[in-house]
Amino acid sequence: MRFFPIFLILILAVYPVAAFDLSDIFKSIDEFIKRLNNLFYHSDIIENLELFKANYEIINGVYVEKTSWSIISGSSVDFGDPDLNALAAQSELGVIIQFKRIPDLDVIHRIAELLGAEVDHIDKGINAVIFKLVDKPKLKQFILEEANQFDVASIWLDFATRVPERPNPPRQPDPHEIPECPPDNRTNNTMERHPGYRPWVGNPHVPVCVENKTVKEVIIERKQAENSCWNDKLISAHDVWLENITGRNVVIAILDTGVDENHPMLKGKVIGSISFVEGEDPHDYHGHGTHCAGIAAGYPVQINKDGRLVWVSGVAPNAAILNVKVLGKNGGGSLSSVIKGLDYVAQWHDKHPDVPIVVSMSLGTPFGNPSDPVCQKVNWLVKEKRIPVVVAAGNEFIVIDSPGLATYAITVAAVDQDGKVASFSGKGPGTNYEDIKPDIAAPGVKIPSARANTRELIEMSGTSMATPHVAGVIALLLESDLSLKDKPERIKELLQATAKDDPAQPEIWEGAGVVDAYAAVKKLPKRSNVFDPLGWVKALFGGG
Ligand SMILES: [Ca+2]
Ligand SMILES: [Ca+2]
Repeated sequence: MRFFPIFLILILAVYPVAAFDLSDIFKSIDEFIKRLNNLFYHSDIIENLELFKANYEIINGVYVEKTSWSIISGSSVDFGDPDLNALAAQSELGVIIQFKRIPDLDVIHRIAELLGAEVDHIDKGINAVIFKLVDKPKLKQFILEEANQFDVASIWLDFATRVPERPNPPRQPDPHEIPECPPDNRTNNTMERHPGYRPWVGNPHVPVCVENKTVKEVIIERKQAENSCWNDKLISAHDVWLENITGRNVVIAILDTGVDENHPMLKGKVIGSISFVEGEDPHDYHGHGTHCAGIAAGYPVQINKDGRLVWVSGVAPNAAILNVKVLGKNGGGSLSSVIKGLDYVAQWHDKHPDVPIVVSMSLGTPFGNPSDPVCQKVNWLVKEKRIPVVVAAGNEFIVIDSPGLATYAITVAAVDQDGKVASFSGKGPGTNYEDIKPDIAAPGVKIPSARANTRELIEMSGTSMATPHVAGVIALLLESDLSLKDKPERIKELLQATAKDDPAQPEIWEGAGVVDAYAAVKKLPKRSNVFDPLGWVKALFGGG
């Protein structure tokens, strides 16, 4: 082996530099790091992969998710998780029953009777029926004795899912009282407030029509784009705005804690709101959803950041927002609320097939797997309804949350100002090295955006903040080339192919790299309505 380095030098000496495909070398470095991680850093994940495979108990021919079965059969005492312990203590449960094919309505009602339950939601997309207030002993008996007569494929309890951040204290909309946010110990979130920002005043608002509703359009001036905040610059969104592409006529569905429609960054751009949280209207009483909506599509505002005036803007400042509330004021929701929210997006899309729409979902749970009902619903929305779905990788440091594990989701890691993956950002591979998660990275450390129920901005950190950046970039792409509508796989491919790959950071941390809006737009066929000086000259002087 001693001669090996000499052999390498000889090759270098003989071949011109251009003949080397550097990407191959980087690829093998990435492969090497992956293998290293496989051996050391991720040894615990590899064990988890075995857990994924063994995620179900087969009881009476029916797949029952393991933790669900422990709770239903009453065999476990402490799950080491307050949400699961609370679920185990309940006498009545929510349950998601998936069938080989969806039964007739009378059969569904017979099952509801057997379970002593109410039918909550029938989901034809994933052949599932969600029952609520299911009597626990009756459910146990149903699984042991009756389920196999009804073509049941699998059974899941309706687990909790939530924003990946630790919750802020619940907040009521009160303009006089501005509570302090506590630091988030897990993400080192500083929650820096920006009380004295200057709202966008420069250009006249132009009315634009989305889904028969008028939203205001802003024009981004060069000076504004050049002084935009670091996060929009890191993904080169500001360069795309200068091409007159700002996400107009595109809808971004925010599945989150609701949206504060009155915040100056968002006023006039929420074209629809719905709540799937019992007892709560679609307003944001938590703050997470409003912050995410501002990152995806907020109007530009100017703030004093670190002694410098910068413009904070949504990535697609002229996109419209569809507010689909699936998480409550405590930041929590359930698998069923997320499934219902995703089903609503599908129905909305069926009603407005010509309006391009993208889903941004900054939520998840570590208690899921790629075959759980929410991952299935995400995959269904992408594959069957042709809608791109962007999901947070989660803030669990070493694992990817569900539904970030969904194969067809665009799963997003969080990077800081230097493009380095944040320690908290969920690391892959996900479930296997064939389909590595996360898929892409975006800014997610100390991102300023709208603070709900105030006229302020606030900095927050998390893969939650990274996710709407990617949704915003997709809105820019959809405006730039409408033929990308109904092509979610093509969009994902394009984003990954043009992302800025850092060879020092493996794919299992940053996916294909940091999303690059300008590079992605440049790869598309040239738009005909982009300002073309030569065309102008020709038009004016009749040149050929
Ligand atoms: Ca992937
Ligand atoms: Ca890399």
